[in-house]
Amino acid sequence: MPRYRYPSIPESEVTPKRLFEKRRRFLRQGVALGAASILPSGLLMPTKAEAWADEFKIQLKENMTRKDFAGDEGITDYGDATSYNNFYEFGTRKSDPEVYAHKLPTDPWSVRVEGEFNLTGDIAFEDILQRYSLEERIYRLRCVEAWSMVIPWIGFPLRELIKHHDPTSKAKYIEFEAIHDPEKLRGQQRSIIEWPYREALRMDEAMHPLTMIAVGMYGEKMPNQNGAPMRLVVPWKYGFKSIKSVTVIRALEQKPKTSWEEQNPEEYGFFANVNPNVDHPRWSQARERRIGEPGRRETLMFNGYAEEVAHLYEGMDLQRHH
Ligand SMILES: Nc1nc2c(c(=O)[nH]1)N[C@H]1C(S)=C(S)[C@@H](COP(=O)(O)O)O[C@H]1N2
Ligand SMILES: [Mo]
Repeated sequence: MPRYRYPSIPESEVTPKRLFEKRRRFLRQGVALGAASILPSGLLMPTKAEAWADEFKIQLKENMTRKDFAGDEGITDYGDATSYNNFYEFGTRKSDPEVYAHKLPTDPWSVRVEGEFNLTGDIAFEDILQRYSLEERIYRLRCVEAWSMVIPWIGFPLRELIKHHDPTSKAKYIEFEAIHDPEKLRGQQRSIIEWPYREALRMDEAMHPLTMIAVGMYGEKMPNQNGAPMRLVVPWKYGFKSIKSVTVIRALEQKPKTSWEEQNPEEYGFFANVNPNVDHPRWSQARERRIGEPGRRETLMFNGYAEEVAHLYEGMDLQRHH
């Protein structure tokens, strides 16, 4: 049986140290338990990604691409990326998602594709994994609260899913809804925002090649606290646009109201493009705290993706359409 390595370049070069050591421990334990057989390639145990691929019966391609869209800034520690989170369905403290997200019911999971698409229906998560080819992309993630991380996501461009479902000529926006299950999600027993969490993009933003649906990170399937089993990632916008645990994808003719915009339009605009020149009403957005680094970094226009996305907003007043 062929065993593929994922990612295809040596992971010691690209994986944060802690994760790499975790993997080595995992390998050693495998040896100690006698569970490993020595494969011709010299690999001892399937990597987590391989185990994950087996679970979902997906083909991980040897040539799966890994692209660094964060200019070599250094990947955030896996431990930080999975313990310092915003996922208000589990509470508003940064530590709540890690503590409570084991209650997220992710299996079975399906996504309802509806509205202005010619092909609508409930799609099982397994089918989504089979249908689109996965790739790895390293993106900056900048929260509106002025902290940031660099995360290696695994996923596929949202545009592939939109094209597959064939939007009608009326489709101008894509709206997303997250899981709604107040019995299991303790945060939904309080009205922090109006549940379920809703987000949306203009069609050209949704179709932009940088916009992705992520199903994993750091070579593993998506941890619950980061939005398992699938979430949106829009790297040039504040993190709140990147909705986690998506259950509905809807094409619309009219611009919908998103949860945060509804809650406070002055503080959380519809576009929410990262912009060091437009301050949040309560703080400056000129700098940011990179998790795991001392001091502060300058925030980059469109989070460093201006070359790719600035044309989408040509002629728009970015102070007003913040
Ligand atoms: N469903 C849902 N998605 C969400 C949130 C949330 O509370 N619920 N928080 C958002 C915010 S404010 C940020 S900064 C990012 C954080 O993603 P991370 O925890 O994976 O870093 O998720 C976004 N997606
Ligand atoms: Mo955020």
